[in-house]
Amino acid sequence: MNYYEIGSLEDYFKIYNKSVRNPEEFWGTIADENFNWYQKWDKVLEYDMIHADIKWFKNGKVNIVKNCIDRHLNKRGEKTAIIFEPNNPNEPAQHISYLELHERVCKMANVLKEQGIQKGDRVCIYLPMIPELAIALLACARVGAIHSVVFAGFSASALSSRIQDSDCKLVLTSDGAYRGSKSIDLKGIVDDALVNCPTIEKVLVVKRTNSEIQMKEGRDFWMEELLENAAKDHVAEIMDAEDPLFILYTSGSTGKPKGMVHTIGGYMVYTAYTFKNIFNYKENDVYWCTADIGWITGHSYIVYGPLLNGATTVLFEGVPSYPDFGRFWNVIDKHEVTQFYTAPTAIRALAKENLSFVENHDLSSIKVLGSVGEPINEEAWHWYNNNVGKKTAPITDTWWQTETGGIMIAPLPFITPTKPTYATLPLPGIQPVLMDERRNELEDNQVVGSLCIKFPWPGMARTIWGDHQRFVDTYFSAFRGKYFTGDGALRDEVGYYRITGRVDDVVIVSGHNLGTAPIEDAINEHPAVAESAIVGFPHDVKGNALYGYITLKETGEVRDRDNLRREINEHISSHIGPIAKLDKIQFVSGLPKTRSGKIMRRILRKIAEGDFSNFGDISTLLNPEIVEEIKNERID
Ligand code: 6R9
Repeated sequence: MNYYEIGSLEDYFKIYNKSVRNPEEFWGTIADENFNWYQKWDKVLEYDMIHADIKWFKNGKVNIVKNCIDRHLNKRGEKTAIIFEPNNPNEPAQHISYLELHERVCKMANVLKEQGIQKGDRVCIYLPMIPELAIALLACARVGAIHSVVFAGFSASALSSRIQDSDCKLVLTSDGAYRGSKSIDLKGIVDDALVNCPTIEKVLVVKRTNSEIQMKEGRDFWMEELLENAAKDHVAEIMDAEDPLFILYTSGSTGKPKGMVHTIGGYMVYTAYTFKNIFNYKENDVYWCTADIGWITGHSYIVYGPLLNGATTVLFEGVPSYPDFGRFWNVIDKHEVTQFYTAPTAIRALAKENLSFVENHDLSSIKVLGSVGEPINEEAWHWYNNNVGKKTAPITDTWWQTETGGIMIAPLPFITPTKPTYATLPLPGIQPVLMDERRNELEDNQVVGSLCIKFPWPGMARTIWGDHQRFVDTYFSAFRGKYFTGDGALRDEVGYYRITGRVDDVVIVSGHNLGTAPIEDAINEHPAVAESAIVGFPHDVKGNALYGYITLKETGEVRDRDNLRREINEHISSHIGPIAKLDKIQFVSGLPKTRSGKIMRRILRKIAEGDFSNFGDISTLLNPEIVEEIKNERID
C-alpha cells in the first residue's frame, strides 16, 4: 500500500490503523521512499514522553534544501517553484523556477558563509513577504544555520528580545516593507532593536522600497552587492536528522515568548506528508496560502511542505483589503489558484463586504479550500463554501499549532466527509485523546475534554530554546507522559473532533462547562453580527457569567441596541440553551487581535472582570488602540 498518497476513506482507515499499530514501520517507509538521505537512520523513533526526549530518524543524515530543490531539478527545473505576487497589483508578478530558486538559494548560502555563518549559528530573519524571505530560510537550512524568523510586523522590542533569547549572530532584513497603501521603515526598527543585541555581528539588507535608511559602517551591508559576487554553486551541509532546523517564537499566555525548536528530519517528513494529503496536491496545481512566513503556517505550508513536493507556491506580499476587498479573489483568478488556504478572521472580514467583490472574479480554478488559526464558525464556513468554493470545493479545517510543526486533525478533501466547524479526523500517525479533569482518558465518543496527543509524531517540536524544563512543564506535565495542546475539544458520535477553543477559554456557568467557540458560533449567525468574543466574569450566584464583545456588520442600518441584545440572547437560547445567555453585551468597533488574527481573549477577560491593572504586552497586537475604547465603554 502506498502510504504517501491516501486515495479513499477506506485507505485512510487502513493506513491510520497501520500507523498506530506500527509507527516505526509506517514513518520509516514514508521517509525511505520519498526523500533523499545521505545516510539512513539507525532507529526510526526513540522517545520518552515523560522527559520530552524525542528522536526521529536517529543518526540519519540529510539536508532539507536538497529535498526541497536539488532533487527536483532534473524533472522540474523549468517548473515554477514560487509565484511572487507583489503588494501593488500593477507591479508584475514574478515566476521563479526551481532552477532559478536553486541558484538564488546557493548564492545567498555562499553570502552567509562569507559573512561568517556556520552550522548551528542562529540567524534572525526580519523580512517582508518577498522572495528573499523564502530564499533566506532555505539558504540558512542549506548551510546548516538555524533560522529564527520574526514576523515583520513586530516592534523593535519584540524583535530585540527574540534576538537576545537565541543569541543570533546575523540579521537579514530589508530597507522597508509595503503593506497595502503604507510603507514601513523596517531597517529603522532593526536599528532600534539592535541597541540591546551585542551578539549581532552583521546586518544584511535587501532593497525593497528604496527608502532612505542608515547603514552602520562595518555592520550593515547591502545584500544585492554581496550576491553579485557570490558563487552559484554551493555544496549543501550534511546535517543530522535531529539537528535544529529553526526556532520560531510563540507567545505564551504569560511570560516571555517560547522559542519552539524544530529539527530537520522529522519536520521534513511530516510537513511534506501532510501537505500532499491535506491539500490533495497534484503535479500541476497552483497552491496559495495567505499566511505570513513569519508564522508556522508560512514555514510549513508556504515554504517547506510545498517545495518538498515540487509544488508551485504563491507568495503574496499584500493584504486582503488593498487596493480593494477583492484582492484575494483577483489573485486566485490571475494565477488560477487550485488550493487556497486562509484564516477564519480573513474570511469573516471579507464576508462583511459586498458580494460583488467575489462575484467579479473567476474562481473556477479552485479545487480545495483550507482554514487555519482559529475555530471557523458555522456562518463563515458556509460563506466560504457557497461563495468561494461554489459548493464544490471541499473545505479542510486544519487544526494544529506552532508546536506540532504540521497539521494534526483535518479532513482529507474528496475523502473525509466534512462537517462545518469540525476538524474531523486525525492524520495518520496522530493519536489524539481527550482527558477529563481527573486526568482520565475519555474513551467513548460524544465527550468533551482537554485535547492531548499520546504518542510522538515526526513534526513535533523537540524543546524550547534554552529551557527544556519549561518545555516539559508546559506541554508534558499537566497530563504526565502526554503532549497537552492547551485546547479543548469534543468528539462526536462518529469520532470527529471539534476544537472548542483554548482550555482556559472554558467558562463554568452554574456548574456547566461552556466552551466559548460554540457560543460565538451561534452569535455570529445573527444577521447583524460580524464577529464576537465571549469571556467569563465572576458572578455571585452562577459562579461565572458570560460577557460578550460583539462587532456589527456595516449595513448602514441603525438598530436599537437593547432590541439587538435581546435578539442575540434569544438566538443563543434556541441554538445552545438558556444557560449560555450573555449577562452583558458590549458592542465594539473591533476586537483586539494578535498579528496572526487570533482574538486576544486574555485582555477581554480582564476588562470584563474590571481589572485594568496588567494587560501584559499589548504592543504586539494588530490594533492596540482598540483596548482603550473597549475599556472606556465597558458595561458595569
Ligand atoms: C497553526 C496555528 C495554535 C492555536 C491552537 C488553537 C488555534 C489553530 C485551528 C485552531 C480551531 C482550527 N487553532 N487552528 N482552533 N480550529 N482549525 O495557528 O498555530 O499560531 O501556534 O496557534 O490556534 O487554539 O492551539 P499557532
